[in-house]
Amino acid sequence: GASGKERTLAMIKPDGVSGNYTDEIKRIIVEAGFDIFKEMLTQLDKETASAFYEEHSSRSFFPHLVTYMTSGPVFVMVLDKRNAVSDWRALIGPTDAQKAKISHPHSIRALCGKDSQRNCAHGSDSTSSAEREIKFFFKDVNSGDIASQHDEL
Ligand code: DGI
Repeated sequence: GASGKERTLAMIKPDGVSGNYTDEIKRIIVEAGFDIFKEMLTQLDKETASAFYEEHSSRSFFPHLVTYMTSGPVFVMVLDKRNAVSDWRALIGPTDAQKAKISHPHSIRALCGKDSQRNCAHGSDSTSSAEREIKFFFKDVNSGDIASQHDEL
């Protein structure tokens, strides 16, 4: 829509939740100007984690990724903001948390990630993946441009 308002799917992964980073990350999110429209603490099972990351199912790291993602609860959020998708990706930083600590020291992955797998946070990488991922976790949420959703907001 003309306003550029978007929704994205954000997740604090098991290492972030078990490391007690949830409240700090939520503070960072709000200070950066996002509205947390939905939030949910949930435990992924193997089937759900595999379906969420199905685009990576042929990768050698996939079984490890599924084991990691099911190792404890995750905190899933729907975030609203102008340019939410790219701004949330910028805030979490690069996939490899080791690299994030050097190149993006103020990013969330630098804060609480460990390496390229245990990177503590997820963000949709495009508006189309945001739409898919929001529906994946929140079946009742309209994932599109929130400018047309005054009934919800
Ligand atoms: O969108 P991102 O999470 O930044 O990165 P992605 O879509 O390329 O990969 C999705 C997840 O898969 C990532 O957060 C962690 C895992 N992953 C990606 N590359 C590697 C990896 N896991 C391992 N073990 N090794 C990798 O090279």
